[in-house]
Amino acid sequence: MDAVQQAEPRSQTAATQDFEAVIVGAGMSGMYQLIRLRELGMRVRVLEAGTGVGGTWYWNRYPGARFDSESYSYQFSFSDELLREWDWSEHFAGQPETLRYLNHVADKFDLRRDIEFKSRIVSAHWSEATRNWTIATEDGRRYTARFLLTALGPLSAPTMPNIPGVESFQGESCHTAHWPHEPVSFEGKRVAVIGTGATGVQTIQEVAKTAKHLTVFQRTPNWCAPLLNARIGKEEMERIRAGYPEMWQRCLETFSCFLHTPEPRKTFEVSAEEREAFWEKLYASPGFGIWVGNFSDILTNREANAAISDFVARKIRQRVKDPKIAEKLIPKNHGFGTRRVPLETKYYEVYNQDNVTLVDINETPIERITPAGIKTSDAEYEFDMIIYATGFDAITGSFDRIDIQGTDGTKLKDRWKGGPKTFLGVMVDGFPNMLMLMGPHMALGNIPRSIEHNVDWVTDLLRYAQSHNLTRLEAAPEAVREWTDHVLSLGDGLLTFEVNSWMTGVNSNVEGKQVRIINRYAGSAPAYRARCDEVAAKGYEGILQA
Ligand code: NA7
Repeated sequence: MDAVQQAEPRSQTAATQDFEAVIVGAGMSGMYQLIRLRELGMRVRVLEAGTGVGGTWYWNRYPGARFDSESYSYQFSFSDELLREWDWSEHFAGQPETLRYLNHVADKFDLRRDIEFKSRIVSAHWSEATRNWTIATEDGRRYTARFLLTALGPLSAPTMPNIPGVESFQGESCHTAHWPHEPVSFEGKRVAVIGTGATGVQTIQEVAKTAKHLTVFQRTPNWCAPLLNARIGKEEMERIRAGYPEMWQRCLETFSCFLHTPEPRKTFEVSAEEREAFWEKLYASPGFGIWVGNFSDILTNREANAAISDFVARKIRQRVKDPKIAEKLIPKNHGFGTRRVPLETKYYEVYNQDNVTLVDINETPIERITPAGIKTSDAEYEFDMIIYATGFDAITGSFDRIDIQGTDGTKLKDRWKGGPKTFLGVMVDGFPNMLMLMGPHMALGNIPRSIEHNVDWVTDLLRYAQSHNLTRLEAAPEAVREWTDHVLSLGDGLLTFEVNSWMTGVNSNVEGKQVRIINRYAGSAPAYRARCDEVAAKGYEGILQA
């Protein structure tokens, strides 16, 4: 189907194709931006590395991949018709359903005719003389565009572990973000999973159901909490649909656009009994409530953070039969919620199964991957399959992988050494007419809510450029300085920024990414939107216009 409907790429020898805007990426941001730019009557082309739409939900097909946000709060909200016709089957939908949904959106809005698939971008260079970008794909196609819109995704540059011998393994192996499109069976197989982040946790609990034996190689345990997913029947779906207007309003008002928002009280403002009862209730409630709907100080007050960490540690000890394994599964180097909380379905109980072994690689480090399996400091394991749930070069990684050059050939990668610098997370001085969707310095809460705001704001800016005959938009250096300083100041005092994780830009497998940085906006979504509105109301103050 895609092959028939998608935009026709020209042959490699064909002349450079020119568009008013090129959008890089056909995930949720790119799809929605395409819809909006068509409304401006712009000639737009979307260039997408995959063979289909969906971005994150296209690539991450690993077993057990699913939403940790409520399905209905995560979907697009811009079309009433779409909202009326799409039913969710579960409160937290699995990846296949989400990808079906995004394909439905692509069909409904006839998006594929403007998308070229199998088009991985390797470079984008600005030309001051022509006021446009020249964009090249890895197979040599070239495009020019007045506006370059990056819809790359904050978690789209997968990283393999820097363990020697990865290439030598003779069995099946795969990074979770490159999972095959065909079904993969674990039956009768000895399977290894390396990595215990949100992805590893979802994978492990699924693989453990059928593998002959599963061995989990854990470097850092994470604080996981119950997802408590459930199916949605027809009547319940209608009830949920009837509540959409209130739900969208709530998402607009909460701190990070989730249905959950911090409890205004502080941890020690209530009695010990009340605190315990509140936490019991959160632990027994579906979704991110225990993380983002908890007492307002759990991520700023060390004692409060220690108290909630102790509560969750007790839960882990109750659920894991072997006390030694339970201790290995309890994080010791960071408190609850300071890293992304993986949501789980009987994850801890997996370690009570006879077919599952946990290897703490701090005690017995992995020395190498061998043709037959994995060699640690004290044993050699044989596997039929190794699954790498080793994460992403997050937030700036997908930009770093493209040679982006602005005025005077300045490379974005160099400009962002030591951390990204942006205006509103959307623009960078020295890179005119480059507009970032969900780029660095954006809030990462319920992402589609931020995407819709981000895309609408960028669309309004381009409408303004059209009506004022502007062909060059560039963030003023002082506006970038001011916004970047603001983003950095919002990180002050947050325990999250004291911990190594993708949320602080640390990736042990990528050279130069061992130092923590502040790469995302930690303020509230309403405050972010207010600042964007203010900039627009003042005629896009902070943006040099020509
Ligand atoms: P994460 O959360 O970055 O997790 C990656 C995991 O892989 C984590 O447990 C890492 O341990 C582990 N890892 C990475 N490199 C190695 C090496 N070299 N050796 C051993 N273990 C390693 O990525 P996810 O894909 O799980 O989740 C990303 C986000 O996607 C998630 O938060 C959701 O928002 C969606 P470490 O913790 O670094 O010690």
